[in-house]
Amino acid sequence: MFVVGGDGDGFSIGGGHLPHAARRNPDITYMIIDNGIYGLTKGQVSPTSPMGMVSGTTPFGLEDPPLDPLPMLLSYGVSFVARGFSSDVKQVSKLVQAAVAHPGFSIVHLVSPCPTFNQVITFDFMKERVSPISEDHDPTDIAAAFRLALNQERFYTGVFYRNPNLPTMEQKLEHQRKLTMDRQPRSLEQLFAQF
Ligand SMILES: Cc1ncc(C[n+]2csc(CCOP(=O)(O)OP(=O)(O)O)c2C)c(N)n1
Ligand SMILES: [Mg+2]
Repeated sequence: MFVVGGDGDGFSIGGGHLPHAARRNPDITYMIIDNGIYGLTKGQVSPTSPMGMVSGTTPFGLEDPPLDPLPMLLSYGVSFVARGFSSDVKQVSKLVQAAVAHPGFSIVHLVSPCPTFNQVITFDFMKERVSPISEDHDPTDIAAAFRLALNQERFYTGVFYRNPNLPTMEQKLEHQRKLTMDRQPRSLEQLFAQF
């Protein structure tokens, strides 16, 4: 299954669901398209809007700091975490393919500037900061993934973390189904014996 949503959907409006989806590890790829604004509703600040942003809901500038999606997703235990920048279509397509191939919950955080409502996080602003993760990064190393995610100098893109060995929600459901079936009585005598 492939799910697409915005930064408001993923980190605010539906933000309470995300850590629990991560714990269940369903075989879903979720692309969070982050433009740092509530775009559809015409420009209110979102959880990833930068401080100082002037918007319909913050006419004198936003005073709250933004959430930092990558360290959050890693803390939640999302079993595949990648980040892309919408200008680099080739890289994004590789990240999406890797995410879809991953067994379990995979998130692609896609930074995608909104030219209409966000005049702070623009394509030019992002282009100066984006760096692809170096090829020698080991994506099974969660501490290394956190270090890249917490780096404030560069805005890394690529696969930060993957753990293909966690049981998926589908595997866990099948396990529960088998346990339930094993306990089903096979005869009337077995059924009566349960009471
Ligand atoms: C629970 C709930 N609250 C509010 C809304 C109204 N609403 C629809 S889209 C939206 C903004 C979504 O922003 P984001 O997820 O960042 O997506 P974007 O439009 O920027 O792509 C809001 C507040 C809603 N649909 N559901
Ligand atoms: Mg948005």
